[in-house]
Amino acid sequence: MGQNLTQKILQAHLLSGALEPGQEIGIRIDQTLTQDATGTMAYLQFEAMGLDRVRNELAVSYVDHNTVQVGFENADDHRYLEAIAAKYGIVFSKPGNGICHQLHLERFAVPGKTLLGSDSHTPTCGGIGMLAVGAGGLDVAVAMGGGPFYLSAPKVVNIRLKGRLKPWVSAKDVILKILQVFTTKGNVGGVFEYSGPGVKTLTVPDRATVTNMGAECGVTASVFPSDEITRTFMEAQGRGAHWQELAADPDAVYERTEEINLAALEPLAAAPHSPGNIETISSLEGIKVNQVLIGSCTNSSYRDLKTVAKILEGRRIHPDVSLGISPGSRQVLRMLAADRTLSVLLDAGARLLENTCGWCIGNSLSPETNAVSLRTSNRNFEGRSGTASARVYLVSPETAAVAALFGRITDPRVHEELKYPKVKMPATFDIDDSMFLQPPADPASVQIPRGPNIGAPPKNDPLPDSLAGRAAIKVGDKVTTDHIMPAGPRLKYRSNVETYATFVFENVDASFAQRAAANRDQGIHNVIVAGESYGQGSSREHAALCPMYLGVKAVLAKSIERIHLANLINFGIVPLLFEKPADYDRIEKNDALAIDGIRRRVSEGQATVTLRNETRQADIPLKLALSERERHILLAGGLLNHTKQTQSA
Ligand code: MIC
Ligand code: SF4
Repeated sequence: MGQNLTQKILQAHLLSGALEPGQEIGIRIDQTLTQDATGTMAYLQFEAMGLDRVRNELAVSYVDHNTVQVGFENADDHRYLEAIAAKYGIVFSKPGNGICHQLHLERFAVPGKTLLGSDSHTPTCGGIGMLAVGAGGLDVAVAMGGGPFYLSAPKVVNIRLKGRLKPWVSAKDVILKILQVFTTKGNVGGVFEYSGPGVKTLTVPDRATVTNMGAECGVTASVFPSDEITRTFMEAQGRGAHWQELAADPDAVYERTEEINLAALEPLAAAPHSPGNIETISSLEGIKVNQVLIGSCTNSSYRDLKTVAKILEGRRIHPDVSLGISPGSRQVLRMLAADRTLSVLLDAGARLLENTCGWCIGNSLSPETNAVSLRTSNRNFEGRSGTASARVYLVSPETAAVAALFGRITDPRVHEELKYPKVKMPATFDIDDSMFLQPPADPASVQIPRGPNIGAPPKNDPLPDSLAGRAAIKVGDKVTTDHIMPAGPRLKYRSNVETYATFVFENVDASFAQRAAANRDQGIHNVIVAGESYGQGSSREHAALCPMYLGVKAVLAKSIERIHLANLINFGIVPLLFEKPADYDRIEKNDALAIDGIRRRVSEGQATVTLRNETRQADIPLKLALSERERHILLAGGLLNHTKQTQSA
């Protein structure tokens, strides 16, 4: 029986377990990436592991999220990250170099290798034929130390592309269509693998747009074959020597196959407030637009921004629109400057923003009250833009540019006066790696500066014998890690858990952190009660680490997303799933909850436990689906404790 591409890469990296969907496997990680917002904590944890050097093939530390630098905190983090990179053998990408996923695709991604990154959009590099996975910072720290990364052997879904995209329809519309078909729920444990004759009609940056937003479907990774198009891209990046051809066997077997006819697609949008809320642009015709932002790790390549410039060339944007453009990398920015594309954008009335994440994470460019904001990024969760009342639509660069011209959402295809620009991929990219700092061969003299905002990672106690606590909060479906642990202006506290923890669920229930801390101080265990797809979105482990600090011991949910589930376990919080989803209705906020002998039950590997709701005199069965490794981590009170125990044993 033939293998699919995902199986081939996994097989070549398999350290433990069998490739049977749902089984826990351990794989070798070739490359790692971190970014500053998750990286500082990841490296603090790496330091706590006591190793003297990273042990994987390539580790890169990017600074791209917190470059606004209001106050000293971000700059202190950057200095810390730079020194850590030098000390432990990590390549350091300086602030101003670009967004981690765009840069990694340009300069480091290699077909057939594995990449683990402390950012949920790490699967972007699947566009070049890598198996690229997002994870919490602690898992990435372990991989940097040469340890295996554990995941469920995936169910591989074949997305067969046929046909060719029509004018005004681009890669963003492909992934928005896939989000419509697969939605943002129910895909945990899957990998999307692309195949079919349509693949060769997409450039590597197009493919990367598609793999980037697979994260919004909740799959572990998305992967394209590596073909001649990949080779041409890598050669144009001066990296042709690292190319290899990769494809599924002709008789490969998949869990499911879904066919997408590229020629039948039309411009689409993800409407407020979920990337899965897909509408056609024609059905949104006429909605007045206040802000248009083009960039982010989804759509900020040279091809994307050149296309936008060609649409805007010789025209002025609508007077009521604020148009912001942030290139994905310094390479993109320098190329736009060199061929005067930048002037075209500026002449049209665009605001040029730094080539970083910036507005995408809500740390700048928040729109006005009740604004409609069109963005080429990947997440439009309520409030993520920094303006609670804003309505954010996710669209392609083409649709965004045309909306900026007309001041409203409009189907580009109906405007005969606009010619669809065909942008060719450059024969060579402008290569200047001077903002990547290579670590010195002899790091003995490197001192690690720690600003006053950088605190040690908090410690946790082993799992208690019994759970005796309270439902500290009850939330609904699709609660994202942005809801749990807001970013934007709070981002600067990522390396200071004590302060950052005061903002847990800030925009959902402002008094949560205070209540939870008071419970913790009285020895009452906090429990979070949630609906479906709890922990969607980002990989930020702070969404588990800060609740741990506030004394959260368990999460009861209808379902939990992959990265967040791993993060909960890594920080000693027991994930429990309702056996009967309707039992969610039998718990209310502040109910007294107990699980007798939880420690023993976890230790014995019991698959079901009974929760006693003492307030409502109800017994509720819960599933405890854990591997043996996960059980040991929970018993120890988290992965750091567990690692220390096994090291000293
Ligand atoms: C995001 O897009 O939400 C982020 C910010 O890149 C996060 C990482 C973080 O919270 O630092 C992610 O996607 O993992
Ligand atoms: Fe940065 Fe936005 Fe991409 Fe996250 S989604 S890595 S914040 S550009």
